[in-house]
Amino acid sequence: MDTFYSPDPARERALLVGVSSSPELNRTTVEEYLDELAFLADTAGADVEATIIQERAVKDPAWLIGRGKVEEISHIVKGGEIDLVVFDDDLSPVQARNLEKVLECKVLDRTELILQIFALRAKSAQAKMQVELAQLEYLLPRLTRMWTHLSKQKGGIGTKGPGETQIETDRRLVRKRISQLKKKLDGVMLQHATQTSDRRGTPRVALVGYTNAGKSTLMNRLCPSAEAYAENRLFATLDTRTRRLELKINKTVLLSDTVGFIRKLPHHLVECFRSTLDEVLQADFLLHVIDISHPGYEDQMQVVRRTLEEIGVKHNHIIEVFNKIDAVEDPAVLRGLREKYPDAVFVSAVRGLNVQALKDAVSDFVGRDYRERSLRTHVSNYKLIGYLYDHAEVLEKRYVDEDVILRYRAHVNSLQRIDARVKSFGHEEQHVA
Ligand SMILES: Nc1nc2c(ncn2[C@@H]2O[C@H](COP(=O)(O)OP(=O)(O)OP(=O)(O)O)[C@@H](O)[C@H]2O)c(=O)[nH]1
Ligand SMILES: [Mg+2]
Repeated sequence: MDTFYSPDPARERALLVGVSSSPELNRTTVEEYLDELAFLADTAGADVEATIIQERAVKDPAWLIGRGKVEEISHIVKGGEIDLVVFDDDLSPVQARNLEKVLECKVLDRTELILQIFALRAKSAQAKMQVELAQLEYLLPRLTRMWTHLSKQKGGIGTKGPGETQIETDRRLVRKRISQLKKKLDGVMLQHATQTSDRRGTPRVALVGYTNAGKSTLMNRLCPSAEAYAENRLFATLDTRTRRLELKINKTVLLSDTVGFIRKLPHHLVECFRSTLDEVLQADFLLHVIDISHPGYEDQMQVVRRTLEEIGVKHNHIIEVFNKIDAVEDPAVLRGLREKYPDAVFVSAVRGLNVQALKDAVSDFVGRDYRERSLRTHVSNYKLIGYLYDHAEVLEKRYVDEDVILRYRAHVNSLQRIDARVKSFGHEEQHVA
């Protein structure tokens, strides 16, 4: 196909297809979904030339859409304008094979597109392995289709990616590679567990949220040394990054930036990114970053909540952070939101608005998990006294005869170790109400 008409020959030209099955999924919602699909396609390196919505209550098992619509799409594709057709709905291996045969161009579904972006964006060895695993697991039941699919094309979306070097081999080899990758990733998990046990004691906070909500920008704002990569693209971040965030003396938390979520995040990916998402599970609490300038932000909040549930996160440990307040023009909208979500913190990560309020909210939240203790010991016990000054926040020091009475405060995560240390000096700590 000639590329003469394409403004950038390196980019492919895509046609997007959505299915509206009213009343559950009305046309406006499908249009919103297609906007997001267009953003995904753009991130993957394609320009969207056209979108088509089919209104249809029942999905066709052989084609997903109606035969007439397939003809309409085929006509456009053969008109020479389109390199690939992307469906917002998942295609079964049979549907994908049938469509590819008739349309004679690449056919992808949303899951494949997301996998593709993850493959393009993965930088660390761990992320690369996780993506490869997800791609191979997706590929396995579709191996026959991909064989023909790949032999016809060179380069572009849907062809790159680590999994595909394996396609010319057979299922047995793919399975072998899957088990190799799983073993390697288990090793990474173990290493990770050892590393994080060193950080025991310091409360851990993870930034979570829909992709492009501004998590990495907020991370950079809170911890300027983080230098996290932030961009107006979906899935800019695939690796977790952890930095210390100093709130007050003796109140430090470890803040982690994590991979973003999206509607219909492929199950394979969630499974394969377990070790990255482990940061979210291990966190003492979460900052859920929400882009309130996005028209579908409430839907996005629901998607994030559901995904968190899916990975097993408890609900009462979340602070909602409404980001991009600078991009909301109508002050009445902001006022309404503040009333509706009185516990949320409203910030602009880019402009640095209200960041101190967020730090205070984190500080208060962490403060809930601090406990007070008191200890009476001989003044010569300077080792123990020094230990408490290093590991807890000493609130008060009083002298009685030759003893010193210390009232101190520490996070529950560190208390076990502090209590054990106090006991090892032959003392019993006293709990302060
Ligand atoms: N107007 C405005 N834009 C923002 C704000 N915070 C972030 N952005 C922009 O939103 C885009 C996405 O920001 P990121 O920080 O990469 O978002 P993320 O949540 O880390 O995204 P992923 O890593 O892809 O999941 C970038 O273009 C940022 O400049 C904000 O407060 N206001
Ligand atoms: Mg990010």
